[in-house]
Amino acid sequence: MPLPPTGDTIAAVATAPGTGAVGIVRVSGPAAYAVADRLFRPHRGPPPSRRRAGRVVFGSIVDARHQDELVDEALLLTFRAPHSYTGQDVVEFQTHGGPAVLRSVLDLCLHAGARMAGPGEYTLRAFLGGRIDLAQAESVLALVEAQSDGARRNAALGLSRALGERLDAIQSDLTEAYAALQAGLDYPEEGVPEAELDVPLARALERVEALLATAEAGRIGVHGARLALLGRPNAGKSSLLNALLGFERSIVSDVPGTTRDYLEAPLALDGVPLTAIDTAGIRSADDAVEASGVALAERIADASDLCLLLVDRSRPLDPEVQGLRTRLSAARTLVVASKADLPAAWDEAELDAVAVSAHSGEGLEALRAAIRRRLLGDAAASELWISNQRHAEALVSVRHHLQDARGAPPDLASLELQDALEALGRITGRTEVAEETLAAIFASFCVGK
Ligand SMILES: Nc1nc2c(ncn2[C@@H]2O[C@H](COP(=O)(O)OP(=O)(O)O)[C@@H](O)[C@H]2O)c(=O)[nH]1
Ligand SMILES: [Mg+2]
Repeated sequence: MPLPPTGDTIAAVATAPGTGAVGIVRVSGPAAYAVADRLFRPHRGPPPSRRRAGRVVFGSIVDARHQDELVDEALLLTFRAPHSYTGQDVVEFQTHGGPAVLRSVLDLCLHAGARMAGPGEYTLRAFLGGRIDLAQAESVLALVEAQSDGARRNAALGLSRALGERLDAIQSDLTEAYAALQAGLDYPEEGVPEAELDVPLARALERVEALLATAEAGRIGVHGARLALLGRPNAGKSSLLNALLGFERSIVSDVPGTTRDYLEAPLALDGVPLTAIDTAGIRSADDAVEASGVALAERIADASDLCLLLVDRSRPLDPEVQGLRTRLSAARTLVVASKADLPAAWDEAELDAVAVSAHSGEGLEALRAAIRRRLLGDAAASELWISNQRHAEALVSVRHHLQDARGAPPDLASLELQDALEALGRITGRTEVAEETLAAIFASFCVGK
């Protein structure tokens, strides 16, 4: 898949398909102003190409092939290279947002000499023109696609070059270590001083580890996690789900075994997108339907990122619950002592549980915090997550080369450092990235971005 050319002029509808108050057609390239002159008539003053850039101009979009027939009234935004998103001359038409209007405006642009843009071509031009690095380009995509506050926040950080700065710090450590090795190779009798090699190497490794440690949180924070509610019938699972959601989604009943099937509900928890799953109560199977519900609940636990195991605190602890607890992975289970508004039959500290009442709301905040801590770990507080698979893979490769470089003879160590620098550079595109990789990254963008 070859990359599209960047020297010609492209046009695309930049707003989402469908009807909207405003629609935008964006044109980028050397002929952008020629296109604007052809179809845009300012209501006052000279044609677009003879105006100062960076202004908003009110006027009409006309079809010059049909005696300047009016297509729509519009605002024109003008940018001059290199002060634009792509780094090229850019004009944007803001029209009314109907599909027929936008189709006509785009059509006029194509008639005036522009080519229809493919997915991500504007951002590709920004990257190839050196306006943004590759990680920033990917952040643009992540920002457009963000479905949760966590994902949006992280993408915005990536766009601000927060990641690039962290990588710069690693790069400068590696360059320092590399220079020390080269000096050592040139003057072998003097050896390489530890402070110049081992210290920056260890620091770089630590920085890479710190970034990689956020990858799991990045996955969950951006793509979300599955949270299963498990426990004996009547433990209060459905009530807790409703309390977390803030509305009645799940049927609550004092007849044990009401939730025979399972039910999924989206649940945003401090910006982390969760899918909460209410399950059938786990109990000794006394009929076939319940038995399959139990099996299903266990399967769901296996397929979840975190399980809330609800244990009714108002009733004596039963040994079967302990069995349930050992059956579930401790790392992925949070025990909840439910019905905390009722007199306690046991102490939640016994099971290291969070006491919660779905009825009074007591303990709900603590539970939310505990869920977040369990899912995101220490990275919960981190200001930046590695959420892009390509970045994570490159960092793993950097770590690998750094580990091999440590204690290796100088000639081998410097080869490893070269490889590490190259892998690191692939993240931002500083070192050359295969054309297919670039094409694949930009192909997932929408047209007009
Ligand atoms: N007092 C009190 N009762 C609760 C609480 N949560 C649930 N219940 C009651 O326990 C019963 C079973 O609740 P439900 O949510 O259906 O449990 P599930 O079978 O685990 O889904 C219902 O009668 C609820 O009203 C709570 O926090 N406090
Ligand atoms: Mg239920």
